[in-house]
Amino acid sequence: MVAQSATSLKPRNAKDTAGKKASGSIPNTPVFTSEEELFAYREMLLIRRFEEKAGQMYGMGLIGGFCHLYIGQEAVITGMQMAAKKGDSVITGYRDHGHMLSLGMDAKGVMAELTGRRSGLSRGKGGSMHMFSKEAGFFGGHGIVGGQVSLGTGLAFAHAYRGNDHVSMTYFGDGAANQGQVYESFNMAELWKLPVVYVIENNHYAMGTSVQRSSAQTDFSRRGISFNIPGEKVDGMDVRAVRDAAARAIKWCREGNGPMILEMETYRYRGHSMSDPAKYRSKDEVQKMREERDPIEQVRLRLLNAKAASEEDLKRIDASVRSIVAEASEFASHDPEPDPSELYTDILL
Ligand SMILES: Cc1ncc(C[n+]2csc(CCOP(=O)(O)OP(=O)(O)O)c2C)c(N)n1
Ligand SMILES: [Mg+2]
Repeated sequence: MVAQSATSLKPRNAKDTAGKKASGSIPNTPVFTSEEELFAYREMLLIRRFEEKAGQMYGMGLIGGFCHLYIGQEAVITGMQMAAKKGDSVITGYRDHGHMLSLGMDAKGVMAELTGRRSGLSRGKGGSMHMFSKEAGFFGGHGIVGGQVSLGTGLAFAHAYRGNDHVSMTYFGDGAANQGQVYESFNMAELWKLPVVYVIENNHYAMGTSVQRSSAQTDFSRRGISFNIPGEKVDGMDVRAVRDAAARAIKWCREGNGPMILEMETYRYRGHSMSDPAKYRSKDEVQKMREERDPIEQVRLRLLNAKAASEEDLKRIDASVRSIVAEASEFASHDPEPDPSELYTDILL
């Protein structure tokens, strides 16, 4: 029944594959207005400050279980969301705090979930890797590497089946890109012309394994070639390049042309999770990336150089972001834990 309906989705394919872009094309960097620069700056700073605080709270023993920080990768979700619209869906893996904040989910609810409190977005029972918000269009938060790719393809199927013009933004890492179900999903997505942007956040490492040591094809924008899925390699440290590529990919999907892959070249500054011996890369490599490519610093310098903001303006933005994060952490430290009677509610047995 479902398969039959899916086949009938084929007319969404307005153009044939000959009209697609070649894989790997890198367009010129686009320009942001001052308002867009300021917006991106604030959004990315909120994620950075939130993650710094989460790292501190973990160190204080307030956060249990896993906690994967997004520091360094902020431009990816920020640029993507600048091109998305309400009703589009987002799904990702366990490195998910930035995605939730970018979708407008309450910082207090996210932080309270990290500390396992009753006002957490999963009522304190999901933790860092398992939060959801139907209203915000956020479908998790998944701990099984690559599992979200099939689910994200299913979200795209739902959009197509319902006949709306929404797109599924499905995020996964360079390590996840080597999982088998990713390619089963690619096949179905292209076969049924599903509206899904596969965003591969290539931060160059899967835990402690570098892309070079694990991947036969290290150009992830080419991973869809045998399925006729077009791909683009994007400077994922430059929020303008991300927004620009996102706009093209989302348009491609909304117009019924099927899926598209965006490989975001990005970098994580912190360890994979909270305990990471960091023997797989040098301190110099991390330092060089922070100094030369930091996504927030790039915007800060452009704003100052263009005199679109003064140091004081930027300090004020930082102060307002810090106060949101401080309030969230204060709340998450004092909100009560779930009542023991809640142990078996809202969970699958
Ligand atoms: C199916 C499965 N295999 C292995 C793991 C253990 N694991 C957790 S994260 C991870 C690395 C994934 O790396 P990547 O996809 O590059 O994402 P990143 O952590 O860099 O964001 C692995 C192997 C898991 N959670 N699920
Ligand atoms: Mg990775």
